[in-house]
Formats: sequence, structure tokens, C-alpha cells
Amino acid sequence: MNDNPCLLFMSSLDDPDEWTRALHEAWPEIEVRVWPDVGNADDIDFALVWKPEPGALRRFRNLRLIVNLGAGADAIAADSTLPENVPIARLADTGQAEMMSGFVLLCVLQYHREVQRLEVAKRARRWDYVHPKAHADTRVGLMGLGYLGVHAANVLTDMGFRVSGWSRTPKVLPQVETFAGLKELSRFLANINILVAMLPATSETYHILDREVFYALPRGAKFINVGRGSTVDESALLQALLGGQISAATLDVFETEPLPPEHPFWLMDQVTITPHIASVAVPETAARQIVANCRRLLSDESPEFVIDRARGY
Ligand code: NDP
Ligand code: OXD
Repeated sequence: MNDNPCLLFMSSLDDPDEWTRALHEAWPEIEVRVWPDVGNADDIDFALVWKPEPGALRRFRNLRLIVNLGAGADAIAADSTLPENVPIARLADTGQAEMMSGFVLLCVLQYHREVQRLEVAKRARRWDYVHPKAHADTRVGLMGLGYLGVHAANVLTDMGFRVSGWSRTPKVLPQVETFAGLKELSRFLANINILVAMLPATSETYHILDREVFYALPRGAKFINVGRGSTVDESALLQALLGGQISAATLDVFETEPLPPEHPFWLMDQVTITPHIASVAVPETAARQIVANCRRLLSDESPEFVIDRARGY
């Protein structure tokens, strides 16, 4: 019998020592065990996992909470081997949100300030003066107004961009024009200069960014995808890019990752490719949120940021 709360860490992507340190800092009494050294399986109260091996969590009979070591819950929601009676919470990490908003701001500013055009001019030794536009002259549309989406919307409005946002259910956000549901999608898209997709992968969002969506944007709009690759119909995007309907895209996520070497996106100057690095969990800040959520269970409160397995996020 173990008196201290006990957490199992299971991720092949993240550094267990760094996470153990961060968790101990946030909760000195917690015992952290790193997979596969689980000890007595009955001691485990909480599991912090990223893409656990199917069926691996079944043996932990006293598990109270599974924490997904990421914001996107698509992989874990699709895992039918997870115990049904244990809630699954996603990360809601301020450090990850800052990193994501920083990445989005970087991409938006590059398009707003026409950095690619300046790079072309530099290679041609051409002084290509373009009078700078105010941030308020650019409208950024965010598809997805969740934990990370709202943070990015706030950062962009703080920087003076005009921001609109689209989500499944209606939202009210200061300085953001909001739209909800498929009925309002074309109105949302109608006057956007830079579209940022920050949607989860679910059955409803599969290929939601299709030809119709790309052509509902003003001609020459830019596109940034930092959500999930499956939300984009990549052949529709390719055609929209080739025809100039979308003038440039920054893609961090793809239907197949790593993006296969033969994929046409690699050869397109107007496409920037990043390898799913828009944001990651930051152990120091994430550990505080994870610990607060675990503590809630010990005081018989419901955990926060629980995912709806059927909905997929
Ligand atoms: P949340 O789960 O907090 O929010 C998801 C948002 O998408 C919500 O606003 C939700 O609407 C909206 N949404 C879901 N389904 C639909 C739909 N059918 N139609 C319209 N809107 C929909 O996610 P986060 O904001 O925390 O993160 C977004 C995604 O970013 C993650 O799911 C993950 O896939 C991705 N991600 C990518 C990373 C990267 O490095 N590239 C890193 C981290 C996350 P509503 O609010 O109404 O529920
Ligand atoms: C996440 C991710 O979902 O890294 O956190 O994509």
C-alpha cells in the first residue's frame, strides 16, 4: 500500500527526468514512476501519457485520471482500449499556449510584412520599397476558438490585428468577431486575409477545409495550419495554391507525418513547411496544471479539461 499519490509517466517523445523534476517541484510528495518500471500497478492513481501502447493502462485498477500529454486528444480519444470509467483530461498549459500564439504571430507577421517578397527582392539586389500597412489593415480568421485558439486571438488583438473566429458553439470574446457552426462558415471566411486553422481532428472536422472553404476566402488569402492535418483536404489546398486562390501557406501539420519526400508541397516556394513544432507542452508550467487537476480528484472535485471521447476533443 502506497500512502503518497502516485503518477505513472508514459511517453516515448518526452524526457521523463525533466517531467519528474517538474512534477516534484509542483507536488513534492508525489511519487513518479516511469513506464515500464511501474512497480505495484495498484499504487498508480494518475497516468500522464502520450500515445500509450494499446491496452497498457488496463491493469491499473485504481487509476483516477488519465492526462493526455498534449492539447490534441485525437489519438487518445480513438484508443478504445482505455478504461471507460476513468476520465481523460487534455493539457491546458500556459507555456504551450504562449508558444502556439508566438508561432501564429510569427507566421501572421511574416505574411503581413511580406517577408517572402523582401527575400526575393534581396536575392535580386532590388530595393523593393512597399509602404508598411497598419496591423488593423489585416484581418486574421481563427478556425477553432479553444484553449489555444482563444489565447492566439488575444495575442493577435493585442497586436492590433483585426480578428474573427469560428467555432462549433457560439462564443463572445472581446474585440473578436465570432461565428459558429457550418451555417456561419462562409460569412466568417468572406473577408479574411490570413486564415489560421487550429481545429482538433474529429469525424466532424475531417477535410472541413475543402475546395469550397478555400474559394470562400478573398482571392490571394494566406493560410496557416497549426491544428491537425486531417482537417485539410490537401489536394484541394494544392489546387487552390496552384491557381493563386491561396497565395501562400504555412503548414505545420499534415495528413501523413512526416510529410513524404515526394509530396508536391516540398517543391512549392509559396508553401512553408514546419515539422509539427508549432508548440509543445512546457514541463514547468504544464506540471502545475496537471498537479492542480490531480489534486482536485483527491478533494473529490471533478477534474478540469476532460475530453468528450465521443466528440473527439
Ligand atoms: P480545444 O479542444 O480547446 O478547442 C477546439 C476548438 O475547435 C473549439 O473552439 C471547438 O469549438 C472547435 N471545433 C471543434 N470541432 C468543431 C467543428 N466541427 N466545427 C467548428 N469548430 C469546431 O483545442 P485547442 O485550442 O487547445 O487546440 C486546438 C488543436 O491544436 C488541438 O486539438 C490540436 O490538434 C492542435 N495542436 C497542434 C499543435 C502543434 O504543434 N501543431 C500543438 C498543440 C495542439 P467549441 O469551442 O464550440 O467546442
Ligand atoms: C498537441 C500536439 O496536441 O503537440 O499537444 O500536437
